[in-house]
Amino acid sequence: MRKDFLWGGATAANQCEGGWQADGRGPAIVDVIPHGKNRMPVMQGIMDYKKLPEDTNYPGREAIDMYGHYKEDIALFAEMGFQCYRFSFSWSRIFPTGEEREPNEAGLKYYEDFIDELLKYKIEPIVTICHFDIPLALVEKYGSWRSREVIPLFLNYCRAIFERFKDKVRYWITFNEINMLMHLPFMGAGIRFEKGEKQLPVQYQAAHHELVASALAVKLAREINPDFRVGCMLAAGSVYPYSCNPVDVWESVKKDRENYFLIDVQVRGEYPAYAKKMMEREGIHLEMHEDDEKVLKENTVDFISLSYYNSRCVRADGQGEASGGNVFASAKNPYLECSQWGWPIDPMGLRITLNALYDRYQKPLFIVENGLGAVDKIEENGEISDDYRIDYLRSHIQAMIEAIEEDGVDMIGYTPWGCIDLISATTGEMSKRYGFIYVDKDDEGNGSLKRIPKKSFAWYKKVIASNGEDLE
Ligand code: BGP
Repeated sequence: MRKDFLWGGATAANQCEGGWQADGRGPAIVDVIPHGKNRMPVMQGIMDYKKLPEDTNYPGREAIDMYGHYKEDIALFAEMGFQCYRFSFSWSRIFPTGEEREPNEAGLKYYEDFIDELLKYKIEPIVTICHFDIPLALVEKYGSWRSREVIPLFLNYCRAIFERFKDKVRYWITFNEINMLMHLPFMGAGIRFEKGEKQLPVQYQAAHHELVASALAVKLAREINPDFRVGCMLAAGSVYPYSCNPVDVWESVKKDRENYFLIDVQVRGEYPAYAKKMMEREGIHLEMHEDDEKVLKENTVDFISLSYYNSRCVRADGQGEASGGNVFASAKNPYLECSQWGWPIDPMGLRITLNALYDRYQKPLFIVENGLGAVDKIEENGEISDDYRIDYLRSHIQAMIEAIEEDGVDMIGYTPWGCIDLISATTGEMSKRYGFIYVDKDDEGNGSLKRIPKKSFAWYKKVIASNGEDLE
C-alpha cells in the first residue's frame, strides 16, 4: 500500500451535527425529514413536510449533537489514528436562507474551529460541500434545484468556504451521492412534486443544474487555489445480471448506466450518448444555457469518490424475491448473505465496482463510505463486541487492497461511513449503527449522548497503524 494512502472515517452534518438553531443557522431540509412512517414519502418528495402532525419527531435536529461534542469526537478519531476525516458543512449554517450577501460569521467560525481541531491532530479534512442539504428557504422560494437561480447562490456559498479555508482544506466533494436525486429527490436535492406531476423531467432538469453548479464550483476552486482537489461522489455498487441470459445482462447494463450517467458528465465533461437517447425517448428537453456544454467540458473533477455498501442484481422479467440495499432495491442475489436491514454483503463486489469505475474513468478513486449498519448491544461489563462489523470491514478492506495491489486501481483513501454512530439516512433510526464509537441515544431520541468505543475501535486503530497489513 502506498505510504500516503489516507485512512479515516466519514460522517455528514445532516446526520450527526444537530445544533439546528445554534448561532444563526437557518432551517435546512434535514430539519423537516421525520422519523417513522412519513419519512419515505417526504424523502421521495411526494408528501409535503408542512402537513406532518405536530408531535412529529425530527431526528436530524439534535442528531448526536456533534455540534456540542466535536472536540471530544475528534480526540477519539485521533486516538484511532485517523489520517483524514470526511464531513460536510451545513449550507444554512453559513448562509441561513441561502440568499444573504455575506456569510454568517458564527457558522464559518464554527467550521474553522472544527478544522483547526482536526489539523491539531494532523487529520486531513475532506469536505463534502452538499450532503443531502439545502437551506429550506431555497426549497420554498425556488423549488430547490428545479431552478437555475440556485446555481449562483450555491457558488456564493462555495466562494465563502473556498476563500475561508483555502489554506486548510485540500479535498472537496461537491454533491454527495449525486445519483440520489433520482431515487429520493427531496432528501437528495430538496425536490417536491405536485400531485400527478411527471417526475422524470423535473429530476433531469434539477440534475443538470447540479451538474453545472458542480462544474462551476470546480472552476472557482481552481481559481482560488490551484492545489485544491475536487471530486464527485457516486452511490456505487455494480449491478449484476441475475443470469447469463442476455436479456438479464442487458438489463444490468442499463441499470448501471442510470447510476453512472451523472458522474459520466462530471468526469468526462459531457452527456453520454446513451443518456441523450434516453432523454429523447422520454420526451425530456433540458433547458440549457449557451455555454453550459463548455462549462461542463472544461471543469471536470480530479477524483471520483464513492459509497459502497452492496452490489445489486437485476432480472429482466422483474420476477422473484427482492432485496434491499443502498439507493434502490434489486433482485435477491442467492449467493449473498444480507445485513439486518436486508442489504446484501458482498466484499468481492467492492473489487468489481472499483475495477469497473477505474476502467471507465482512469481517475483516482476514494472510498468515502462503506460499512455495516447493525444493532449493537452494550454487554454487562459495558463493552460492545461488534465482531460482525469487524468481519464486514475486514473483508471489504481486503477486497480494496486486492483492487489496488493486484489490479492496479489508483486509490486515494478509505473512510468508512458513520465512524461514530449517527442517524440513518434512509430510516431515521439511531439503532442502525455503523460506528467504531457508540453513542448513547435511542430511536425515540432518548439517551445521554455518551460516547463509548466499541471493539472495532481498537481493531481499526491497528489497521491504520499497519497501513492495512494487520487486519486480524
Ligand atoms: C448513503 C449516504 C449516507 C449514509 C449511508 C448509509 O446513502 O450518503 O448519508 O446514511 O448511505 O445509509 P443508511 O443511513 O440509510 O443506512
